[in-house]
Amino acid sequence: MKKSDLVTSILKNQSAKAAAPAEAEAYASANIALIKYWGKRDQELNLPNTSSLSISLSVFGTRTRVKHTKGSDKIFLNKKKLAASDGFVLRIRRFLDLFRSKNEYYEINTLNTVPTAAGLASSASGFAALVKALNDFYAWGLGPRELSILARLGSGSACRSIEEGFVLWNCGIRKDGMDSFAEKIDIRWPELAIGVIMLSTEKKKISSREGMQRTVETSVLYHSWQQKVEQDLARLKQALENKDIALLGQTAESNALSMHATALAAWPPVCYWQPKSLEMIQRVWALRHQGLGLYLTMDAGANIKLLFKSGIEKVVKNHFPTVECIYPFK
Ligand code: 2P0
Repeated sequence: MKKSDLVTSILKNQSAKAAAPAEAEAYASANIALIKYWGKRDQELNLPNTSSLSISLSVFGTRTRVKHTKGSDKIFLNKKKLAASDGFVLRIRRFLDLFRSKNEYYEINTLNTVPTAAGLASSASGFAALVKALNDFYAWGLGPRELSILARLGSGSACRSIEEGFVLWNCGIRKDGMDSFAEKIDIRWPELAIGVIMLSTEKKKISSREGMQRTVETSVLYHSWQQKVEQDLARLKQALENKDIALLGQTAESNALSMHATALAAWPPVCYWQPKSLEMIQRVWALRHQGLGLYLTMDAGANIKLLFKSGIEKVVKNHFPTVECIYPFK
């Protein structure tokens, strides 16, 4: 099935519920997966092989404004107009093609508080904010489920950025992906902290799309990874219900390291780590050995995200002076 067919079927019953405004603006937070999405059953529709579970990053995200313009699309990123040949522009324009009529052009203003392409999933908050803004711009009146599906067509993990807090993306089994969307988990955990340690803001050499595809096709560990995700999801849900930081931390850390191990076993190997990443990992392990309730996760990049409860923030900052702490529920 093509993206455009799915968009047509989602929008076919949406007559404008209100007068469409001249411009619309929306915000979406970035998200970090505690149980990772790594591998697709459908490349076109970004349908995953396994479910995943994330936490949103509140102030780290994307604000996007949409309005009409004449002649051609104009795309601004952090107030700078991007060249028509820019990779980001091409990706956004291809996505907008799903929604535009003939001779309809957009001016898109995107403000990121997430460093672009540094493994902090700016594409997730970017496509989620764009879809939310388009929903207002055209007065579609779509709910979170449909918005999640549309955002997924831009980037898989974007479907988890429509909602805030803990979010579960059910992989679904349908070919058209109408059962593959993200839903909010109704649990708040105000003491939970995420510490972002930026080690590199460089664009990664292997995109997530390419890295996960290569892993699915060539890693002998991929089958085991899928089984592990099932077990980890059950464990993580239990950790959330009991607000058990040790269980959350162990499950998320082990899931992330398994994802990286599975990717390393691909050929050519897919490695996102830098020497500094390993240094930080070992520092976390040493502190935990001393009894600190500190855990980590990593995405498709060199950066480290720490997981801990608010009570140890001072100690964490002493050991990781550059850490930026985020409380998703405060
Ligand atoms: C995640 N990542 O669950 C995993 C963990 C990276 C590591 O989702 O091809 O940019 O656009 O669907 O969403 C990054 O993948 O990939 C990602 P596409 P996406 O957060």
